[in-house]
Amino acid sequence: MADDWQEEYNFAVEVARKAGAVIRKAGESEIKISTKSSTVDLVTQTDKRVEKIIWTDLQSKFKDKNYSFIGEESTETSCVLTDNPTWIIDPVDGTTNFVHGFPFVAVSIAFAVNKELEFGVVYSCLEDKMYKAQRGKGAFCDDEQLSVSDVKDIKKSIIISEHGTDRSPEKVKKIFSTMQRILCIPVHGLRGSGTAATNMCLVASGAVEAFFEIGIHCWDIAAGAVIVKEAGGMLLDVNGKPFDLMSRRMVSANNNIIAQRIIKEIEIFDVIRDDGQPQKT
Ligand code: LIP
Repeated sequence: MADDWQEEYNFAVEVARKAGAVIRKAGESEIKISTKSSTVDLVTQTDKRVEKIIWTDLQSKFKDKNYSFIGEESTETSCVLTDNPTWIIDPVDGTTNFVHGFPFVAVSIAFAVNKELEFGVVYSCLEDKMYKAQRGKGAFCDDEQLSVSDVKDIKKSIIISEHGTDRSPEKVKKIFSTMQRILCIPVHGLRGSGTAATNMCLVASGAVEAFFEIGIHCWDIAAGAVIVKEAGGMLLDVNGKPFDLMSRRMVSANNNIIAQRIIKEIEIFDVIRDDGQPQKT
């Protein structure tokens, strides 16, 4: 029988909960802020410490396996997703929220085999909500099964997006002109939790109809992608083509009607893919 990765999944839930407890306990001293791609792309000692804890636990538990690892804080420039079973980790999704005490911070752990996502775990640690899904087995928040919204009328939707960390005027202009067009459809509202992983769990739980963003990374969305799909939702590239985990852009939605309507309004701008390859046009 093909491996169902049950042991890896169960342990991922355990490690996510442990990492979330570390984040909650991290004191002021740990929130020593550094920056990465821009002055507002923050990273703290907690991000690095939590990723090390996760990776150490995974390596120790599965020491006889040769699993690969993609982690936000251990990726310098680009990362390649191979066919090898691969952990895809964001130790603290919502770092800016964490620094400011804004209450949405998630540990995101996904597992891909042959470039297919097998399971995803998103622990919203300040809310103490464990979102999780295994391919073909449904999506859950703690013990409650999740299902996306059944709304088909965009004018009765809430849409989530984020403005990311790029503050170049031309990109900010495109981001906000897209948001303005969507808001003025009109939709019921635009929201953003500050963490892609949590935003995708809000789509999966039916609280909002769609989340899109250009500029996220594979580690932000890998786990959420499984959770959205297993809750009955769907994912596409922002140009309407198939979802591409490494492209750094995506639309996740409750159904194709909402997804296509959002895609019509998105003003696409260039981002360098996580794997450094040219974008697929
Ligand atoms: C965050 C993403 C969010 C994006 C932020 C940031 P991080 O991830 O989850 O969608 O808008 O700019 O990248 O950096 O907090 O792990």
